[in-house]
Amino acid sequence: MKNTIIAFLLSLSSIAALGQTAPKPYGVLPTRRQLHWQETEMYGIVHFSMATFTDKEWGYGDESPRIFNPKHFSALQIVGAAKAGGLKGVIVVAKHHDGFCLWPTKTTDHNIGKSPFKNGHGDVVKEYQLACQKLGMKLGIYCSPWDRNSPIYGKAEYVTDVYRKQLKELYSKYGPLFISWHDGANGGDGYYGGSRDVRKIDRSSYYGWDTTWAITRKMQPGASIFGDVGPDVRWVGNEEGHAGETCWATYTPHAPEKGKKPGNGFVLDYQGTEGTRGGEFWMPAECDVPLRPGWFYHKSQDGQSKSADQLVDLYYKSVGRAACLDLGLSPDKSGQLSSPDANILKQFGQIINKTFADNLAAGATFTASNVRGNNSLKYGTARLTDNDRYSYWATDDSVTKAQLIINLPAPKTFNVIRLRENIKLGQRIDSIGIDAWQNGKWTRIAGASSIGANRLIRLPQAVSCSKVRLRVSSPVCIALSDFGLFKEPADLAAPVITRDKRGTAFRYSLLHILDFRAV
Ligand code: FUL
Repeated sequence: MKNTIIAFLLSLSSIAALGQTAPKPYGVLPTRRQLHWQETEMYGIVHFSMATFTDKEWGYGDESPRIFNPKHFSALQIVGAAKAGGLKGVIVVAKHHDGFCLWPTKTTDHNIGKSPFKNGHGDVVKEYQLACQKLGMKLGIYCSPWDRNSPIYGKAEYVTDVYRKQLKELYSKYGPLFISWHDGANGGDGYYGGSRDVRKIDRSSYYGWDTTWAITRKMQPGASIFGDVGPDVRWVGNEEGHAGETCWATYTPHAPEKGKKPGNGFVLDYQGTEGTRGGEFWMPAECDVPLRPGWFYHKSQDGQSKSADQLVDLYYKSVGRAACLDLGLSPDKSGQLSSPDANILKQFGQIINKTFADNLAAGATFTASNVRGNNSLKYGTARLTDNDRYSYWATDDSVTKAQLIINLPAPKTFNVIRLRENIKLGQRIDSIGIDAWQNGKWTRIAGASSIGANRLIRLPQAVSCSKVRLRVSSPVCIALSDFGLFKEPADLAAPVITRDKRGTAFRYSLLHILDFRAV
């Protein structure tokens, strides 16, 4: 009898212990810097430089610094408008392909110090930094590797003595950055100090990204590195602002086509749009898209900015698919965002705020088919509505299919469903299904495969009910951190349904990313 009691107590304590043990992580995991980036959700990339004054998208590199002379430049206005739009940071294009540097660099005379702006004493990057500090926004930097002004572009010395030095200046003078943004930069025609020729480089080897990124890691350990193929954040494969309907944070870049070297400008079945289920790297997607038709301001494009409703649509197709939205902002020649653009941002921010202000599931009673170790305190369903991305409802190790019934205190009407996994434990869930209790039976209203950091399902029409069911299927036990039901403000235009295009461009080498994930 005594033995039976001891065995019983032991089994109780082991069940309790089980309930205390967190689920084992699944697959590759995000780093701290990637979590920080993911939480940012939306940021802007500000193109305001020489090309603003020459009305071009890509300056040739022969522009005189005297052309750069905004009369009313205001980083506060630009960053403030971004903040009103709900963006949480800005990436400053500190140097675009034309090579003009917006900070007083020692690496070239082709910089703001030679312009009339503030009598040659201006530093636009510094002004953004101060504005970001003041407004509680994050700062990132884009310094184009391709430089159509530099006489030595194409030689090894450009990378060692110009480009990397420029990055070092930017990494050391403007405080902590949340992202270092790099693009493909394949070279081509340009001024190149007067030779006006065509300089082709082999992008798989020329920039020596591994050495460059080691500098980023050392000087800006909190910054995620964005590139077409990571290493921290991958390009989604289009500049239209949307991720795939299914979009995994994990990714295995595809091998080059047979007979083609990686990095020479060809793609090979580029899968950035959707990622790879169970991929080799944690490398979530960034969706970059300009607010206006071009990245730089052109008067001829006034009136063609995306509307607030269009931005909302892109929000659901990027942030709502566990990617981040990187919205191109284009101040005009005065040095500020035009008021129509600033207004659109404001309206967009208001719609998103209004939509997510009230989680209709917050007051509901959740009944789970399983709670890990019966430990409701630690792994119970109360974690689903506490607004903490990393607290979670979990199931026992053996339970990989589970369901939740959400009993709403009164009938509610919603058209947005939010789900989040605790991604510190990896991307676990394979798929979910959602049903609404209507006319005495369950009716399926939505389904999705990838969930990850944030999944927003925008229903084609609002649903009214008092009971919702979530069905989850995963290869390992479940670790879901959020369940929300929301109602968009009524005056929004109907969502635009478009087909996802698979990205087909590929701007630089796969080879470089591979060793960088571990750093
Ligand atoms: C591209 C550049 O070529 C465009 O001009 C723009 O800066 C965009 C954000 O990235 O690679």
